[in-house]
Amino acid sequence: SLIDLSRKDDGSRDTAAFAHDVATGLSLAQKKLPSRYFYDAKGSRLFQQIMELPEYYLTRAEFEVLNTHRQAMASHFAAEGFFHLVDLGAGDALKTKLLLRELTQRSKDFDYIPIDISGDAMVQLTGSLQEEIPGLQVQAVVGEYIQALEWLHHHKTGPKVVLFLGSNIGNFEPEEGIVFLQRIRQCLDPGDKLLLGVDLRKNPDTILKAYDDAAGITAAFNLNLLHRINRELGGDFKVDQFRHFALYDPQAGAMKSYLVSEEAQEVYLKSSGERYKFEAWEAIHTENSHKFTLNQVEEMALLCGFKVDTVYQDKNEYFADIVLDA
Ligand code: AVI
Repeated sequence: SLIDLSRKDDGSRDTAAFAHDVATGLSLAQKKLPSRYFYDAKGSRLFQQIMELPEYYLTRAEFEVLNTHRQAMASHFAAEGFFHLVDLGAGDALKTKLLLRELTQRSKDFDYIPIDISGDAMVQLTGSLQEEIPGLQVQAVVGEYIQALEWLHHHKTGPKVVLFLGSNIGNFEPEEGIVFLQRIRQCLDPGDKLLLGVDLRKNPDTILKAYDDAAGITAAFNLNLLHRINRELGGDFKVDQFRHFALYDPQAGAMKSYLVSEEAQEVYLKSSGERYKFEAWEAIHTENSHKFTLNQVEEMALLCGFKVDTVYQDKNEYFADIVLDA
C-alpha cells in the first residue's frame, strides 16, 4: 500500500509551490533554484545513472559501509523488540536492502516505511520488495521530508529507527540541516535512533569529479531542471544555451553547482507571466552538496538533541553512517 501526501484532494500535484519558488529564485540578484526540484521522473532516472558512475564514489562507499557493518547494525537496531524502520529519501533502497535482508533473517519484528518525493520510485520499490523480500511489511509514503515526518509523528507510535542515508543532509544549508535534524528529533522518543549518512572531506579532485563526470550525466541532471520548468511552468528556456558548472570550496566543504547562461537572453515563464533577464555568463545556483568532518557531525548532533553512538565507515574513510541516539 502507498500513501501519497504529495497529491491534493482533487488528485493534482502541487505545481503552485514549484511556480512560486522558481519565480522567486529567478528574480534574485544572484539567481537560484532549489535542488529538490531536480527529481521529476526524468531527474530521478538521471540520478540513478549518477549513482552508477565511476566518478560518483558516494553510493559505492556507503554500500561498502552498510555491507561491512550490516550485522552490527542489525543487532543494534533489533535489540529491543518491534520497531519501525523509516527510510527518508528511500529511492531504490539499494543500500537499505542490505539491512532489510539482514534484519529479516534475524526476526520479522519490524516494518519498513520508505518515504520519497518520487511516487514512481515508491511504486517500483514496493513491487521489488514484494519479490525480493516476501513477507516484509512495507508502507510506502510519497511526500516531502517535513510532510512525511509530520505524518509519521501522527500515525506511527512505538520505537523508531530513522535512516537518512546518501548524504542527503549535505543538500541542506548548514542552518537548514540543523532545523531539519531538530524536526526529526521532535518526532522521536528517547531510545529511538537516527542512522545518518554523511560524505566526508577528502581530496578535492575526487569530490569535484563526482559532480562533473566525463559522460556528462551530472550536467544532464542539472540541465533537466530547465526542461522541467519549460514543461511544467510553460517556460521557454533555450536549454542548449546553458551549461553545467561545478566547483568545490575545500574550506567550507561545499560542492556547488550552477547553470551558466552562455548568452545574454530573456526567458519567459507562463506561470508567472514574467520575463527574466540573463546577462552573458550569468549563473543560476542550483545545488550545494556539503562534505563533513566527524567533529562537525558530532557538534550538529548535540545541537539537535542527539548523541553520537557509533560511527561506521568504509576502508577509504570516504563516507560515514553514524548512529545517533535520541
Ligand atoms: C541526493 N544528493 C545527496 C546528491 C548529492 O551528491 O548531493 C545529488 C547529486 N547532485 C549531483 N550529483 C548528485
